[in-house]
Amino acid sequence: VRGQIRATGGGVYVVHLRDGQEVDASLRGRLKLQARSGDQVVIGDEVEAVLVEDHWVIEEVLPRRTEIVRSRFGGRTVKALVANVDRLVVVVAAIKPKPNREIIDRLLVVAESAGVEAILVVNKIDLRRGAATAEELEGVYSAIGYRVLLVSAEEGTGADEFRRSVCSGISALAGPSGVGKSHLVNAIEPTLALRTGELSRKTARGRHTTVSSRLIPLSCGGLLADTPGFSDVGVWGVHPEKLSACFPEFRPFLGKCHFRVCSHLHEPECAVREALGQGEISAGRFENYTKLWTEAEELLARERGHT
Ligand SMILES: Nc1nc2c(ncn2[C@@H]2O[C@H](COP(=O)(O)OP(=O)(O)OP(=O)(O)O)[C@@H](O)[C@H]2O)c(=O)[nH]1
Ligand SMILES: [Mg+2]
Ligand SMILES: [Zn+2]
Repeated sequence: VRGQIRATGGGVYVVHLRDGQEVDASLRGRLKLQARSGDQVVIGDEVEAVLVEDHWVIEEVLPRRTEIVRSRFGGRTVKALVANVDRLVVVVAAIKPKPNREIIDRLLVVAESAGVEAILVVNKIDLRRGAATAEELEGVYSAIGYRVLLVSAEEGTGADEFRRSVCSGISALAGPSGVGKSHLVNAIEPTLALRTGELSRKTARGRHTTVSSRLIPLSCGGLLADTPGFSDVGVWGVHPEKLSACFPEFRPFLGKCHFRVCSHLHEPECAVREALGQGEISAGRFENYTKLWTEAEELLARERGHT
């Protein structure tokens, strides 16, 4: 039977079967071995499950459309967080905490490198002192082509638009602690009363399972990924040479540099840096590109040292 992984944790997988039933399942031997070596079955995975006597066994994982992975280049520490994600919702607050442009750009790179749509939600716009920052963020990121929503989870401003954005497919919410992610979810789904610490769930068989990641169904039809590990993001295995393509505003200039392989950091006749000089690329974005490139390069060098 076809199904979708809705929760995982402690070796138990909650599978939402095609007929709407939710069942606990375990992995078949081969998949269990793969999971141990890092190739895990995660929320969002589409699977084939079979009923063996009285328990469900996951026989196969279908190819993923997209995946958000924390990995090292070719290393064994591949760790998928969520599969088949349709969009990454990057959440920041206009103020309290003050938005960190580097975190925003890192998360956007995560989405770009996974080939997943990204939207930026700026919350807490009810706090007047954050108004200028919210507008500045909207200016910078909408110019690049990202959808930017200015919202207040507290007052409900923009909540409808946010709801409409996540009512199809799988959305993953990411952003620093305290920006209001849980409040946003509550604003669009009051009955859910998402508790951040809630990691236990009563399964169909009446057993309590500790789950570490869940896909939360919204009444409007979408699914929200609730997974730990989104707040501390590195470059997540993006190869330095692939990084520039993860900055959409760089794309028109790629391939136009003097050198075919150009880091855009110091080479002469670099089309990206020329665009920067002409104000077509924001200095803040370029600075974060530089940081991420250096980090990715160091990670790659370390990887090579190990192999
Ligand atoms: N003024 C204002 N405060 C808000 C708003 N949304 C959330 N808050 C406050 O911000 C704080 C953090 O909100 P949470 O929803 O817990 O933040 P979170 O992003 O889920 O944080 P973590 O679970 O730690 O990652 C709470 O004290 C909320 O009351 C808003 O729209 N306006
Ligand atoms: Mg929360
Ligand atoms: Zn260049």
